[in-house]
Amino acid sequence: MNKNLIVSILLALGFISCQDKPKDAKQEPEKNTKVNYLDESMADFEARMQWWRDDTFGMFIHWGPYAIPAGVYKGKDIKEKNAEWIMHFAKIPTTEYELFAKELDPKKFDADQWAGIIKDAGMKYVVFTSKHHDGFAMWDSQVSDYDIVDFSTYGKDVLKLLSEACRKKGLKFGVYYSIMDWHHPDAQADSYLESREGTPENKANFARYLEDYMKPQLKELIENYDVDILWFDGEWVKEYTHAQGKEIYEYVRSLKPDIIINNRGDKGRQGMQGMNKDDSDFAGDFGTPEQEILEGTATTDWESCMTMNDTWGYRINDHNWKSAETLIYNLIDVTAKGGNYLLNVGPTPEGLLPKPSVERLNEIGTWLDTNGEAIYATDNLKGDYKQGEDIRFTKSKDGKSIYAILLEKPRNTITLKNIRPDEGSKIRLLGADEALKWTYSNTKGLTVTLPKSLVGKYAWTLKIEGEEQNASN
Ligand code: JFZ
Repeated sequence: MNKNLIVSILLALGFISCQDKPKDAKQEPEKNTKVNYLDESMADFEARMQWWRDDTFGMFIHWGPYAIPAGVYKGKDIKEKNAEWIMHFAKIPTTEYELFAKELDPKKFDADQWAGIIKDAGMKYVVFTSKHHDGFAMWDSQVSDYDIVDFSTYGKDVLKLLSEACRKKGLKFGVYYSIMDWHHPDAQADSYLESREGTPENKANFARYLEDYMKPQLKELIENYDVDILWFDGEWVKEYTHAQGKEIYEYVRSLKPDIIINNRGDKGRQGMQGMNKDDSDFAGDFGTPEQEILEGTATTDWESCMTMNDTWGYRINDHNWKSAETLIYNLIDVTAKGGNYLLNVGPTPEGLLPKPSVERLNEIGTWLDTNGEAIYATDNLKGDYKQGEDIRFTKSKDGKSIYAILLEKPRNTITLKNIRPDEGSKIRLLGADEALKWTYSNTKGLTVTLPKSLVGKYAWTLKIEGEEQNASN
C-alpha cells in the first residue's frame, strides 16, 4: 500500500495527530514576547523529540483508588474490562467512590523497587496516571484535597516518591492527566447518573474547571515535579473544544518549552473523517494508537500503548496475559515501523506490580540486554521495514549498520533480499562476537550462514555493516 494512503487512513481513523509542523523560520523565544508554540520550526521540533524517539520503550502505569475494587463492586464482577472505569460502569456515586480513595493505603509500595523493575525491563521512560477519569490526584495537590496526601490513609506523595526514584535510575518521567473528571462538580461529576453533557451552562462550568482546577494542577505537575511528558486523555467530552485544546497545549509548553505532549490534549483524534489537510491544525507532538500497532510506518511520531492483559487498572479477575514472546514481537514491530511502545502495568492496592507483569518485564529486559542495540536510538528503513512476516529491520543512526531481527529461529542460512553488505562487511549476531560467513549477489541478495547452535530466545538480531539496496525511495 502506498504510504500516503496509509497515512490518510490513519488520519481518518484518528490514530495520528496531524499538526502541520513548522512552516517557516524558527522563532526565538524572547522575554515578554508571546511564543506561538504551535508554530515551531522543524529543527526545533526534531531536537525536542530526540530523547523520546531514541528511548523507544516506556512503562505506562495505571494506579489509583480503582485498584481497590479491582473490577468487583458489591460482590459483583463488573464485566467491562477497563477496571479503572469502575466508577462509571458500576455507576458508583461520587461520595461512595470517595471511600475507596480514603481507604487507599499501599503499604508495600516501594518506589525504588518499581524503578528497578522498570529499568531492568529495558524501559527508558515512565508515564504515570497523575489523575485518571475518577479525578483523584496521586500527588500532593494544593488545588484540591482530593489527593493521596490529604485524602487517603496513606498520606504520602506517590508521584514524588516515584518520580525521584525513576530519575535516580536515569529514567524520564511523564504523567497521564485526564481532562474528563468524574469527581469535579464543574466537570463530569455524576455525569453517568444524569445526562447533562454539552449544555451551555455545562460548557461555562467546564471552562471554569479548566481555568481554576486543571491549569493550576498542570502547573504543579510541571513546576514541582518537572515532568518530561504530558499524556492527556479524556478529551472527548462534549464540553471540551478544539480551541481549548490548543490553548492547553500552549499553556503547558509555555510552562516547560521542551516538554512532550501527546495528541489527546486536543480534539484531533475525533471526527477526523472528511477532514482535509488544510484544517489539520490539531495540537500534539505524537499520535497514540491504543491497543494496536500501525499497519506500517507513518510520517508523524507515534506511540502504541498497550496492556499486558485486558485492563489498564488492576483487575483481580483478569488472567488473560499476553505472552512475553508477543510483547517482544510487538516491541520489535513497533520499532521497525518507527514508533514507540508504551507497555502498561496496573499495580495492586498494596502497591505491588502484579507478578505476571514482572515476569514478562524480566523476559523483555533479558532480551533487550542482548538485542537493545537494534531497538534504542535506531531509525527505520527508507524501504521496507520487513521481509515476510518473520524479519524486521532497523538501522543505526550513523547509517553504517542494518539490524535484521529474526522472529523465527533461523536454520542454517538466511537470505536477505534488500540488504547490500559493505565490502568485507562484518556480520554477526548480537550477543556473539563471531564474524559470520556470508555471500552476496545482485540477484539473490545477501545470504548469511548462522552458527550451529543459537543462544537466546524469542528473536535473534543480525548486525550487518551495509546498507539498504533500494534506499532511494
Ligand atoms: C483511555 C482511558 O479511558 C482508559 O482508561 C485508559 O487510560 C486508556 C489508556 O485511555 O481510553 C481510551 C482512549 C482512547 C481510545 C480508546 C480508549 N481511542 O482512541 O480509541
